[in-house]
Amino acid sequence: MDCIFCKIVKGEIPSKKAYEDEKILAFYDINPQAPIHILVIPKVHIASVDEINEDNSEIISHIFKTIPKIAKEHAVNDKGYRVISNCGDDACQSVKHLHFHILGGRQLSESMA
Ligand code: DGP
Repeated sequence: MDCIFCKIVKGEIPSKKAYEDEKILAFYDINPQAPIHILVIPKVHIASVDEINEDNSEIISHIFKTIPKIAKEHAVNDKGYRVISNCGDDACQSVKHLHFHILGGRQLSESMA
């Protein structure tokens, strides 16, 4: 499968890691939209939020338990941060491997779109 994020998981494409354990990887976005812009991904290939189900929901729970730890390590927990996952073409999902953006380090726009 020709998936950029699977290649990052395998180390075939370099990334600047922010967090890693046996199930998930977090790395700095190549095109940061905020001073802190980290992507959190499952190591297994899940295409998008739309593919979350009973069989893989444990890893999603793990991601959301880990996001506050990553936010704290990057000192955005006090002032706040945004977690976004674009799903599908209308949402402009450009990489078809589930990822959660953590954005923080400045006042973010009130607009979601
Ligand atoms: P989205 O538009 O929600 O699918 O976001 C995909 C993000 O992935 C986008 O902000 C740029 C980032 N990205 C794409 N390719 C790479 C890469 O090779 N390395 C890193 N670090 N980020 C990437």
